[in-house]
Amino acid sequence: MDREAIIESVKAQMPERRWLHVQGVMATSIILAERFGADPVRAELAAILHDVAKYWPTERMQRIIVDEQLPQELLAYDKELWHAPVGAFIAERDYGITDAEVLEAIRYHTSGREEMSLLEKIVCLADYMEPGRDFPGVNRIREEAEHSVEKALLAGFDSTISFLLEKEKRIFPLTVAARNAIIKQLR
Ligand code: DGI
Ligand code: FE
Ligand code: FE
Ligand code: FE
Repeated sequence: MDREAIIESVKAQMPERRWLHVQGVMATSIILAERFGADPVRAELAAILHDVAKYWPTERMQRIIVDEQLPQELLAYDKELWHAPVGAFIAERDYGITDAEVLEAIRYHTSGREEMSLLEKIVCLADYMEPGRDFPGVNRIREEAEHSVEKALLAGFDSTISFLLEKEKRIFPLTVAARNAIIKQLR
């Protein structure tokens, strides 16, 4: 499937406001890739597909997690996490994406993980700071992103973790691992 066909298909699976978010993540991923030396074409492709499963019914995501043997521990955590690994699976199966780095950038865009590639960091960060985002701390993330992907991403993970603490929600272990790894890289 070519870029335009993927865009049309993704757009059709979400409400208009979410498509605006995806366009923001596409543009921001390109800017960050150019700023920090990653491939803007691959960054944009991951951005196009990153939220493809975001509006799928829960049961449809759950079936894929079970049937395709994605990490079963996901099922014990917030459903908000599910669309990322499910999206990576769908990008490969239904959109023919074979680039492992693009697939991993989709898979880990929500949770992060230890040892993230530059491309993974960029898509995860673009998701936090695209122009349509407005949450406490987003401007701090944008400021850090002027010079450091790692510092910006740390601010992003901190905002997510604070939010989860506030809501008395469980923190997915990969998010903790991602934050620890970033702090280590910053030392
Ligand atoms: O899909 P988006 O809304 O664009 O953004 P996202 O894929 O980063 O999803 C963020 C949501 O996931 C946000 O509402 C917080 C929620 N979430 C729930 N548990 C966790 C979590 N996010 C992380 N990183 N770690 C968690 O343990
Ligand atoms: Fe997402
Ligand atoms: Fe994210
Ligand atoms: Fe997103």
